[in-house]
Amino acid sequence: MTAVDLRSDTVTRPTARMRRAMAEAEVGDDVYGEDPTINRLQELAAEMVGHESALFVPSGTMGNQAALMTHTDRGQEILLEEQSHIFLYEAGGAALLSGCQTRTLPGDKGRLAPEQVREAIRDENMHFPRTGLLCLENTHNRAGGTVLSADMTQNLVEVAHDAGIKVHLDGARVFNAACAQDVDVTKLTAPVDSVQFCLSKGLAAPVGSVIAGSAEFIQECMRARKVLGGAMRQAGVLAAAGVVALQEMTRRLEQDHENASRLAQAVAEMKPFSVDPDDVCTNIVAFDVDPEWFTAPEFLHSLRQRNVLANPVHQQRIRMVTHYQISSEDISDAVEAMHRTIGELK
Ligand code: TLP
Repeated sequence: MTAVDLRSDTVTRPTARMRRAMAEAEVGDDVYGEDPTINRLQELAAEMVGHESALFVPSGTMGNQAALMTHTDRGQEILLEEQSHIFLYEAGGAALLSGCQTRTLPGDKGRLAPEQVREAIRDENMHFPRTGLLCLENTHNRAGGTVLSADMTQNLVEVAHDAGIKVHLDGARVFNAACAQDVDVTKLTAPVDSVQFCLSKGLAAPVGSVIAGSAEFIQECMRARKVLGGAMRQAGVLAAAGVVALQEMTRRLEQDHENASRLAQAVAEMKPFSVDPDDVCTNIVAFDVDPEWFTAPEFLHSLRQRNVLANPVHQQRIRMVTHYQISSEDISDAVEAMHRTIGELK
């Protein structure tokens, strides 16, 4: 029996059409700009997110870090939400690679308020670091897949731009955000100066992310990608799956959201757990575990014996992520396994 793997949407495997496109992909040396499949992916991606140019990179982390390197100067300060992926899960890259300090602001379910950002932007004073960049995240992973609306994005961008500060969007799951709000993704991506989004999460491609922005910005990002060792050669075999991901996989994310919502409703009724199902609007279900019952790792260790996999966020919090390889029956199986595991550990 294959496991119900709710650890992440990163575990998705490529579709049959992706594998065919990969096998048949026309390729060339991309460092010379001669891989027709990568060029096609980049053109399609730029158009879809409403920017002039785009660049294929091996991972979301590299996409974010290359953007940070390109936007900032050493010694600057980057404004981020305190639970953001760039701050928490990118191994200190902002300090290591861009020489910047990070300044985190507490968000409401991952969302920053424009006034918070306005207040955090530094005045010119030789004692202060200069504010170099504002980063947003949509959907917000750690907050449980919460979304930023087009209006919120626009308002935050306006505050930053009024102060001459650029905005980068970690849009690893921005197509989930667009789908959940039933808006064209450009409403969420066009207002920012740069966006990174992942092909290898809910869109199910095996490898890769895209950075999009102005032609000049992307030209500079190519340098950053080179420094990071991410300039690839005949990677059209990978980009081919990305093209299929963008053409065929963005609209089906709704199914993942429905599955997540059903899972959240079931979890909300389980005594040891707490989650507000109304907060679950994309493919991530994050919930707290009552310490009187057990810890998240204890529960997940037992759940694994029943072939259901998930990750702890910390000792008393669990994250479950729905995706292309999770069916509605898998959700029913996972819920049943959770009930049994609770019964067993009680
Ligand atoms: N997130 C992964 C882990 O790193 C936590 C996951 O399983 O969710 N931005 C956001 C918002 C992300 O969630 C991730 C990956 C990334 C960037 C980085 O993408 P990759 O893994 O391609 O470097």
